[in-house]
Amino acid sequence: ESQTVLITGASMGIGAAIARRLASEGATLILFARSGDKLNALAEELKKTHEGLKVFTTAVDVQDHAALSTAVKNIIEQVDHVDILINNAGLAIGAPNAFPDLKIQEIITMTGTNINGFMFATYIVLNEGKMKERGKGTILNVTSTTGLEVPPFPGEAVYHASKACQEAFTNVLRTELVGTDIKVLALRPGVVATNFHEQRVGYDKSSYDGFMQGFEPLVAPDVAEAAAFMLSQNDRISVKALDVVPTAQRSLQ
Ligand code: NJP
Repeated sequence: ESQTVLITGASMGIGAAIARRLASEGATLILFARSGDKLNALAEELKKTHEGLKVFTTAVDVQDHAALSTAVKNIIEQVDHVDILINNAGLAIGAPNAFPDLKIQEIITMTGTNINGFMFATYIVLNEGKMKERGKGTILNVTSTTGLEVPPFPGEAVYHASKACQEAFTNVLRTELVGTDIKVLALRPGVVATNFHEQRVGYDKSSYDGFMQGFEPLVAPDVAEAAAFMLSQNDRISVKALDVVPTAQRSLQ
């Protein structure tokens, strides 16, 4: 039976790679991000490659809970419910700037997306997406190794804190949903070569290279493969958390 999967942050990077991977399994896809043009281009690509695939796209900022809720309600009229949430939208802005050099708006956008938006998407899928009512489904949170006790990367105080918050939220939500068939999972990538790094305000090549420590990063399809593994388990098995890191990422050894 085809699964209906809602992916936040699906316009590029890890979210788009997960969309491509799940499209190959015939999932019905609901793709959200702020860039509607990129989402539509991805939807066209997927529909061309996979005949009969159902893909819904909405340009929405996860910080805007009212818009997120309306978007889900509209699509639910056509798909009935959401089976899987890939809670992936996220960003780091300002690195490698030290905390006091961040702009207040950068702090608001990072926490608004990585904390508020992350919780809004979960809440709205559990309620409007009927996951709570049906008592079954999967919430797969794309968190980060940086949410754990890894050596901190300077300039990432807000980002690390937001990812630690995602980890705490994931663990508590899982305990709240004991007794249902809803799995709550954390997928924690190490460094992945996506737009994530290049988009940072204050980004410069030498600090990026220093951050990368000269190793080969993962690519987004590596993380998508790990997500597919977590989602392919039967109802009895929860791969609660999975760290997927470049073998040579020294900061994680
Ligand atoms: O980053 P990128 P990744 N509302 O920049 C969207 C985590 N992670 O794929 O809105 C809605 O290529 C944005 O789309 P748009 C990371 O923390 C990564 O690497 O159109 N959507 C785009 O689709 C994040 O949680 C690394 O600009 C919003 C997507 O999010 C996840 O992986 C390491 C949005 C970001 O695509 C995906 O990041 C790690 C908003 N407010 C964890 N803001 C890594 N790359 O090394 C952004 O440990 N998006």
